[in-house]
Amino acid sequence: MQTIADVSELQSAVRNAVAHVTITDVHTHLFPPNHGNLLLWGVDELLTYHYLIAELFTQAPADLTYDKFWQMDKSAQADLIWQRLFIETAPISEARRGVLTAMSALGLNPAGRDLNKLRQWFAEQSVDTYLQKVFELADLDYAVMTNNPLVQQEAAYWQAGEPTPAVLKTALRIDALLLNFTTARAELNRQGATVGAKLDRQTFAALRKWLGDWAGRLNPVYMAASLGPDWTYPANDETTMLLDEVVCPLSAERNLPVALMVGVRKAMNPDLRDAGDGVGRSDISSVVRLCQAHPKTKFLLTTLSRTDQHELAVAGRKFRNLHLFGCWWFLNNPSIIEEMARQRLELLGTNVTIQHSDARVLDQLIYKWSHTREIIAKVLVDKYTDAHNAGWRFAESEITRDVRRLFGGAFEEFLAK
Ligand code: FIX
Ligand code: ZN
Repeated sequence: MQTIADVSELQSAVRNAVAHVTITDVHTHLFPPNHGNLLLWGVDELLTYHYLIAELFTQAPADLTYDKFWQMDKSAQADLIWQRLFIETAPISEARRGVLTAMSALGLNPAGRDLNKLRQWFAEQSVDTYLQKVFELADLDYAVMTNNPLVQQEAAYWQAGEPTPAVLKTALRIDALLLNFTTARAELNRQGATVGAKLDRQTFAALRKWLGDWAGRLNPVYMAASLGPDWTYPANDETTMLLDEVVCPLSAERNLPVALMVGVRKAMNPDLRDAGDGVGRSDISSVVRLCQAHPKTKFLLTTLSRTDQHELAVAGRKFRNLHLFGCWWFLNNPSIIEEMARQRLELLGTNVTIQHSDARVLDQLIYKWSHTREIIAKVLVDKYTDAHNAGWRFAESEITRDVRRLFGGAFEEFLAK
């Protein structure tokens, strides 16, 4: 096998591999175009992304009350955010820079500062064609959605059995079940699950059937839930009972992994709605105990606090049924992506899914991935150079192989094992 002897040639090969790898986006909030207004796309949706709404209120004048903002239509909200966060103050936060990157990648001219001109271009796009264009620009093979069967509007689309583009795969989202069983009961029974008030053998069986039916309908890549920073396992609570008696048994039976995203402090500021969630430290020992208790369940894990990451990466070394993914949400910033990537490569090698986008707006795939490629290329150049200087020599095909592992290959291996 021909290997690369020259270190600068090696470094170019690494940059090239990252620039050209086709990526699997393992967690997003996208929807199929035929799910109506659930799929968000275009410049007004980009500007009213909840990250930017939070940033708007960090600097809005007192007379911009939350109610006043929420009563505005989407276009007026976008105008205000454009004016405040782009024209009047530097668009240098990650979420703001992302809008600029996406516009430029689409061949538009954000520096023209003409929001209406940008809107005009989007008005000429057809969503089905635009979806494919965005996936090509971002160079993704597919993105995993977030599909919540307990949201009636969502459930109705899936029950209608409309086709879904191959670039979108499903995930069965179960927070509502795990965290608010009592509230979920009404919808569960409306859907014919006949679930009692008590979490007993009969209810567990009914819930396993309901969840199994949805798994059959959606054919999800995994089941998923986000949990708070106060989540502990095991605990004397419904979440533990539902994990132990419903979710993990179904997972093992169907070889259907469970993705847990831990550490979101919901509604830290309820007035901000989706933008009001915050972060708290997670209990990684609970992740460890969960992996120990359910060795036949494969867990995909990401946590929201920067302070958890080293402990989580060490846990990732201990359990073959644990796979780490992404720099989630408040971690999806260049400074932290770089730090986490270095830490994970040093502890896990290529046995990690280095990033996911969490895109809520279709166009975000463009910027979230181009920003990530830049950072990961920089980190990998260092890591391959270190190994080269330690005496190893790499073939270009091996570099391509390894880079793909980090951007979806290891994820798919984990799903298949
Ligand atoms: O729970 C989740 O899937 C979170 O990613 C979202 O709730 C969150 O609003 C988000 O989109 C973060 O990027
Ligand atoms: Zn998410």
